[in-house]
Amino acid sequence: MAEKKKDRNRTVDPAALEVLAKTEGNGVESCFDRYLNMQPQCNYGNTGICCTICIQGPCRITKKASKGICGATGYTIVARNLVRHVLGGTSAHSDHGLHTTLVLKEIADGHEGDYGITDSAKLKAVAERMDIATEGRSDKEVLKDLVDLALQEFSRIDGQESLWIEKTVVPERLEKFKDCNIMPYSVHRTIAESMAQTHMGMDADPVNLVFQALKAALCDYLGMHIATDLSDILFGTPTPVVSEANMGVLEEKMVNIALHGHNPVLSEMVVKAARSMTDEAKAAGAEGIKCMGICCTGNEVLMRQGVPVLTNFSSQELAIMTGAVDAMVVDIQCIMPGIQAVSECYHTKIITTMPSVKIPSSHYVDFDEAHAMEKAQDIVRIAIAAYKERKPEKVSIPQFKNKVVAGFSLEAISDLLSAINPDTPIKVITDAIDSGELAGVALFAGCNNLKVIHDDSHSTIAKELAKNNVLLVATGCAAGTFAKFGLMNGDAVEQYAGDGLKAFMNRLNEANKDKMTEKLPLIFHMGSCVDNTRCYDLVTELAKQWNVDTPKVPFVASAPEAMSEKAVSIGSWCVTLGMPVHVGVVPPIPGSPLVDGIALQIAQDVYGGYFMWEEDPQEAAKKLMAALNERTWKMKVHKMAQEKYETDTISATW
Ligand code: NFS
Ligand code: SF4
Repeated sequence: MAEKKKDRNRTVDPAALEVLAKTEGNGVESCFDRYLNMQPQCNYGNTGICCTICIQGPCRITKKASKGICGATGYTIVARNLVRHVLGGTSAHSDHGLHTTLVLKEIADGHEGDYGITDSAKLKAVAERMDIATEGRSDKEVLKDLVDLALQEFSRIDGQESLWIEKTVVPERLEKFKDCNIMPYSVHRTIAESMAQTHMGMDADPVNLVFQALKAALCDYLGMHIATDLSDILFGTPTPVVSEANMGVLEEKMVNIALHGHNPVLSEMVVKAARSMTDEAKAAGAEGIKCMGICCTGNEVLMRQGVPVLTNFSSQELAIMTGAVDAMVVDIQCIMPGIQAVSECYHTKIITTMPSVKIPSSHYVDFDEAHAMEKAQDIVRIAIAAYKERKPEKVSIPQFKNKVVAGFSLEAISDLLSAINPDTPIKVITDAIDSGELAGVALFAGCNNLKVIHDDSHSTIAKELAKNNVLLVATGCAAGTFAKFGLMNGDAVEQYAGDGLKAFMNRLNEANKDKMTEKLPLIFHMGSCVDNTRCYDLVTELAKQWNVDTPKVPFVASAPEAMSEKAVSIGSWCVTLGMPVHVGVVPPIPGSPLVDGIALQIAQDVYGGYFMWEEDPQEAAKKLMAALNERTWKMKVHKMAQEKYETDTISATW
């Protein structure tokens, strides 16, 4: 282990390894170098027992000092820090959702600009789910009501609890949330009350704090569900697309534009602009313009536009170090400030676009939606101008890329299943699990984190689960790994799927052969991190089909390289909604055995979901399989009891 910590090559991505090898010793620094400089990392911080909430601190819990200066114990400090981590994630996701809502508000108010309603079927479906009348009304009238409701979900003070949560979970879950007093009124109210609750000298009760963390996590779910629903209305619900992934998608003779961040409001427009500006690129001596994505903006434009994936989080700077990225356009979140310094060693222009994300020395283009296309064209022009400054001696594109079949919204999956069972598509999955053909469903989500080897755990665990006949779905940078590694195409099914999974996929392929030009992939790409709600909607569908609460559904989640506060909030709502959640990097919690115990065990008694910390990918795969097997076994018992006693549902949650 000690040796590993000195090794700069903390990745198994062949493209990233090649860039690291070629740039060794040239003085350009990436997170792979900074990670080493940061060692050893502080163990108080690592385990969560460092408090900086007031400026008497930092207070650390040590053998000598069992309490902070104010008297806060380890469990208060850990729980309070946890709440604040969740709040960071909730704020990020819901601000993204609010941004999308405000773009749609302009449309509803008659100021379309360059945007419009792309998917009116989705608008109708979401409106009907939210009890908004659609009969005989125009899209704009319906949209106006939907936007008004979404805005209330962000800002309501009291009176009515969140409707978006109520309408997207099974009734048993809702009851559970009400019982535990964690149903929020709205996102903003919850963020404010949680910040107040974690101020110095406020809540010291770790259990009360953890419940508040879960309430905040439900607001994360709420904000991102709105983001996904409304993005689909605005830009279209994804359908299967074929593309490519990894740094080999860079083209030596094209203007290469990397789209990085999370918000499709900007990137959709840049893709559109780039497609119409080939002539300008040719005038600059290039063959054309190629857009490609990083992180979740990459996932968004892959899912809807088939834009290739350049790379995922940890290797964002390495993409610039190929010397072939002309502009990196960034919007919000997961943008390493380090990209600017790297870009200055090459010809690459970093273009920041949001008032809340500025990086000193970068180009700032104030992207206002009222002039979206014009601003997008400005951005593309900066990239074209940069192309002319490329330094050919610095260009070295790693020739690694793989085919990706992506675009699997829940609607798209349902459509595939309906080729087998048109009346009840979801039954195709529940039947396959009931018969033992599939062992369950697993979601891979989350980031990269250099505390573990980049991309390694994702692929190792996924292959192991595929071999054991688990149906796999993925989002975020986990999906980025799979795309780069060729696990999101039909060949991977042949190579890695167990017999049951293979038979299941073949049946789907056969039933859809007229519709699909490509074989279905080993892992279904369901989108960006906000699209984790698509995956939870799948859980809800499965639960409804089996007529059980969600903790009974054989569904697990894994975030092998969780990094961001957003990952903490997603993990927390997954647990609250009843999922076993594996995390491959231990979050700053074990400093309090009490809070750790809540996360690992007590959560299961209350919500049916729980966390598993496990760094070793083989062990993690075993634990995930055990969690699935326990659930399929219980499901069988449940079904037998149901038949024997002719009851409908067994009321105990667990
Ligand atoms: Ni999710 Fe997506 Fe990636 Fe992690 Fe960052 S891009 S929002 S937070 S690092 S998966
Ligand atoms: Fe220390 Fe208490 Fe202040 Fe935290 S709130 S820094 S434990 S005095």
